[in-house]
Amino acid sequence: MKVAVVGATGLVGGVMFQVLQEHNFPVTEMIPVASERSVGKQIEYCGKSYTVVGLRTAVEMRPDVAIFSAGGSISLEWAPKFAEIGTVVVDNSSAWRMDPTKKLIIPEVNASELTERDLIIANPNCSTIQLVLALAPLHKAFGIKRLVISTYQSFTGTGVPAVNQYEAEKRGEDTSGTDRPYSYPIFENCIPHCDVFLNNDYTKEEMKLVHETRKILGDDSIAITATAVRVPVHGGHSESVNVEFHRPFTVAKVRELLTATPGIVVQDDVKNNVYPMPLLAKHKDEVFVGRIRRDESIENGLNLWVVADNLRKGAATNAVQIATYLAANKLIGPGVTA
Ligand code: 11C
Repeated sequence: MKVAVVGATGLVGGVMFQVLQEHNFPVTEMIPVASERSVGKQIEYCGKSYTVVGLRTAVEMRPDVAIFSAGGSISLEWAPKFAEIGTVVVDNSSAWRMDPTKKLIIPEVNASELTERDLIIANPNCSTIQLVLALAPLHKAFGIKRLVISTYQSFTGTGVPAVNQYEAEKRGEDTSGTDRPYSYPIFENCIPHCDVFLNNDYTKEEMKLVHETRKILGDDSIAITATAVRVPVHGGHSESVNVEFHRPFTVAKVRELLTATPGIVVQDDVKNNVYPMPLLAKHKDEVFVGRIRRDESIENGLNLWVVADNLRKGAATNAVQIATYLAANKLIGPGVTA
């Protein structure tokens, strides 16, 4: 499989190479792709050195699959150019997620929707992936009526500049007046502001949780409200999730369903202080769920705490799992024509 990684020098790009290698993705040729200023740099993959190329060159190299993590505008412009020549694009940006002609895929939930006609496939937002992986089996069993979500999101979700801002502030440097990604210090702070504010005074990140969740679960009737907060944490995103179901449930059944869901690890033993934390989730591919308890303030209410490494299951791992599904089902690879 000829694999292009677009955004090869970014934070997610770096993790993408690690995950492709760890998952033994059948790579015959790696094509690292980045902006003009990184062209010519060397990237190590599986003990071999590859030269970073630009997007035009990458299209000419006709990869079987191109995994994009280079931002929405690059995806909007370039994903169709790859798709035109038959390369299947797995896109990590928000560019195509809500396009009704594109599928929004969490492999454990809805990979079976994919066909050979899907040449641009959207990877959901990191905070949506961990949320919906945990909710999908519960929605099927009890029907979700309403969700209230509060997120505690790692600064790594904003990429290399945010890591640099955090590190500088941790060293005691004053980052005000610099070209920092957050308007306020992130070190020793919580910023209730992820991505840009929209006309309804919610952030784009909060509305991604609303729209993407409904699209993946295929149910626009679910009432959803969210508050997304940036926290000075490296290892992953955490979410407090309050669920109201249409139908009665038992906590034991919720635990049983979550335990049986591929990709989920239940960490829930409060007597021994066992619950998910980003410190434990860092570098892991799974989504961790704990603090499973009834919301005693309403009928059919449940509270959950959901944690995952946002660069792994929230981005690279999910994308590699999509590519793996495509390869296993012969939807990409030599001889496949769209
Ligand atoms: C964050 N979720 O943590 C973002 C990062 O829509 O793909 C990824 C943004 C996106 O801020």
